[in-house]
Amino acid sequence: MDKKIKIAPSILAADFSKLGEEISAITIAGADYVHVDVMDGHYVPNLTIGPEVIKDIRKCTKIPFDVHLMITPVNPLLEDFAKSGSDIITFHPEAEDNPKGTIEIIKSLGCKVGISLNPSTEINVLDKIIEDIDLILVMTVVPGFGGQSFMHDQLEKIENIRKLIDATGKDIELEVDGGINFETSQLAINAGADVLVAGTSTFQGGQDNYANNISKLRSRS
Ligand code: S6P
Ligand code: MG
Repeated sequence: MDKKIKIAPSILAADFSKLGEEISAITIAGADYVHVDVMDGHYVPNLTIGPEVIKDIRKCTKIPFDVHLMITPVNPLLEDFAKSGSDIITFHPEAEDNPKGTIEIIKSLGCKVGISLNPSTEINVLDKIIEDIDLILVMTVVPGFGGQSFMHDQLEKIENIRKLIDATGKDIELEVDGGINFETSQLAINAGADVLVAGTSTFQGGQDNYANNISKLRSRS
């Protein structure tokens, strides 16, 4: 039987003037994760939110916080992100000298660990670490901003990572992030994705549309 596709709305596309309300709304609308895009203006040319905001929105929902760190360095802030209520902490391997060490720190803090691959990052970066991680995040946009177009040339990478995960026999989630809409969601699902990050497509049309947007993104054609 097909695994249920999880939807992780990216709050980068939410109305930050009422962030708590937006998080409650996507929870009620059926979101599986809250995708929190953390950007530091160094690793990517944009600046978003940090542990203080995560701490405050933690009380707004019980669903997991899927925290995507687009920051460098990563290690100095891990304890703050873990203590603020992050459930999954995903980082970019280029952002630290020793990704294996960063993985160990995240796990020692009691969080699940993900590795995010930019469109330009080869999948062999997973060779030495795939046995140690819980999630692989494939970027289908160049990280830094929401609302970009899906990069179709990443579909082959998704298919190859699907094979890699299946060969391990481990329960590693394959998450796809960037430009996911009602058309590209099908492409990502067919290529082997388990979890879809969707900002623009989830939050479009206002809170009354969130449940319909999420179920359309999750459905298989
Ligand atoms: C991109 C960031 C992503 C975006 C993603 C979702 O830098 O890592 O998580 O938020 O692109 O936004 P959208 O509008 O593409 O669905
Ligand atoms: Mg993201």
